[in-house]
Amino acid sequence: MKKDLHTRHGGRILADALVAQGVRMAFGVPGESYLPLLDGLRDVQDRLKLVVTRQEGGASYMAEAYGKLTGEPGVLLVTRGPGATNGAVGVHTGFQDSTPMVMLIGQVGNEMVEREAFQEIDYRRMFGQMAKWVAQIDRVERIPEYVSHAFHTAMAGRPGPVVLALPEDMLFSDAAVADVARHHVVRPAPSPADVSTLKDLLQKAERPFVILGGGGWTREATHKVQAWAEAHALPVGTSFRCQDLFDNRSPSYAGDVGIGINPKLAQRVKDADVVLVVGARLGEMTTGAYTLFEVPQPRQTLVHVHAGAEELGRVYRPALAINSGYPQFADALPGVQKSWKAQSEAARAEYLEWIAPRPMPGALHYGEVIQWLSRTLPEDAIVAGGAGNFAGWLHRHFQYKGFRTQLGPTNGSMGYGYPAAVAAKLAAPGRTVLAVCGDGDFLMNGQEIATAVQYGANFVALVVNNGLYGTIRMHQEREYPGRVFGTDLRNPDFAAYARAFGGHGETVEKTADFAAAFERASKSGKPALIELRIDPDAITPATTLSAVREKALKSRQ
Ligand SMILES: Cc1ncc(C[n+]2csc(CCOP(=O)(O)OP(=O)(O)O)c2C)c(N)n1
Ligand SMILES: [Mg+2]
Repeated sequence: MKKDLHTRHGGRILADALVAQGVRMAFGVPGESYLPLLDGLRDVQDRLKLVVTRQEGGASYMAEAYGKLTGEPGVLLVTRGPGATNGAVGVHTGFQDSTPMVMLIGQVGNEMVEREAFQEIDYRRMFGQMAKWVAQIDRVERIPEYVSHAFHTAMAGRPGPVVLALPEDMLFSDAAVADVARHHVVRPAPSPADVSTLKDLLQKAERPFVILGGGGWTREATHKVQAWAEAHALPVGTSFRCQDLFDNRSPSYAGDVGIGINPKLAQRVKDADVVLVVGARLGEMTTGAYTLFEVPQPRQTLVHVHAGAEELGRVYRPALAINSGYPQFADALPGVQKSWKAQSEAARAEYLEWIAPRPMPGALHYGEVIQWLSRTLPEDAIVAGGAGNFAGWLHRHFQYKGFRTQLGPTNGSMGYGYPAAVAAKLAAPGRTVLAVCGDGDFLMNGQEIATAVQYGANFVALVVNNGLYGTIRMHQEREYPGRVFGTDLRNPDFAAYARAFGGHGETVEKTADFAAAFERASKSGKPALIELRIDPDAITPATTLSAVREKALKSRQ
């Protein structure tokens, strides 16, 4: 090929394509399978920061959290076979969370493909169910086209992850090809007929309820929905781990419709006559395992608004299905000559009663710690949590005050909180970031303290240590009381672990000691970790492990 100004190797074309799509930060672990891409990224490092992590699982959660936080596709770079398999967890998470992501995987060269060469996997088959689209770029001159397609797909309708495999020979070859401009984000808007039907339904409603959830929101849209709900005194809940879509301090906020839901809130949703669901896909966690609404025809009049047309009627047959982006829907909200003040006041009172911490065994009252953090952290602080019973206190006692202040995996994927917090701090260095981890959960990606130290992501992480895979122990005691197996943990000294990486470490055993430890950790100028030693009997914000066991034993007598 004739060399001219525009001739670049595949790695550089790809790096430029990412920059052209607006990518400012990417996460990954290097591999010999994509050396030209690393070389290309070296040339654009002033525009695109590559964050190199210690395990692709951590990198993939970081890319997912970045996508969730910014609304722009989170970009993940991994090597073939082992890198792709390690990185799969963030792709699954992004899919269930409707988070835009683009995963780039080094691939065996075309000259040896299909021989089961070193680390060879067919990514189309591997990620077929996990991603919105999986493709392989076989021709170097088509990189800009594939990248444009990938970013459009990740952002379209219900956002989600896209995977591109990069054969090594393709990356090493040259082409003279133009960049493609940044992707469009196209969102449908509700029709006037839909809006007027919604207005009629609400006008007749006696016990309406609104549920907000999902990915694809904007700050302005959440503010508009909140102002509308407050103007009509509509009670509003949020779906599982989407509690930051509505200011939890609003008189209209009634709590989260997620796992471990307030039973009074669950009853309120069941008893509602009209339920307006915007953005949530009504998955298992948001529907109380499909019990709040009957499948496929709910008793409530269901109005389902979703940006992905294929989500409408997927589980539930709505009375009114509206295919719309959420900003577009927020702009079209109908005025109603009605207010449901008595309902929202009752819902609010039940919520406030629910979030007050209960007494718990032991000297460290974790619920009070969360309540203290909720009162003390700045309004725009980002709280990243993982999966395990420890997260139950966070969901219940922390009040989210604004858009994108919560990062959590709706697929209940352990190990998410710590790397998500690293990504959040790097993406939003001016904001306070807190990670809330379990002892089991934390060590799934505890190695990413090294990444936090290397890139100066200075935030505080809590590790709630009960010496258990507590969630599983709880289920075990309920199903097979007294027959404990495989759920005990022998833990390291977490504070010393943090210090070994160059971080700051603290151990707290009493409620009264927490505030001072948090102050020291926040001011340490390092990634900081505070281990909270809680009584293993304190298994949820409301019950003890021994009570779970006794109840199970009694029911078997
Ligand atoms: C990646 C992954 N592996 C396993 C599980 C199953 N699981 C759910 S919660 C849990 C235990 C969590 O333990 P810990 O982080 O210590 O929190 P705790 O429940 O003790 O508060 C396990 C093993 C999961 N959800 N995700
Ligand atoms: Mg635990």
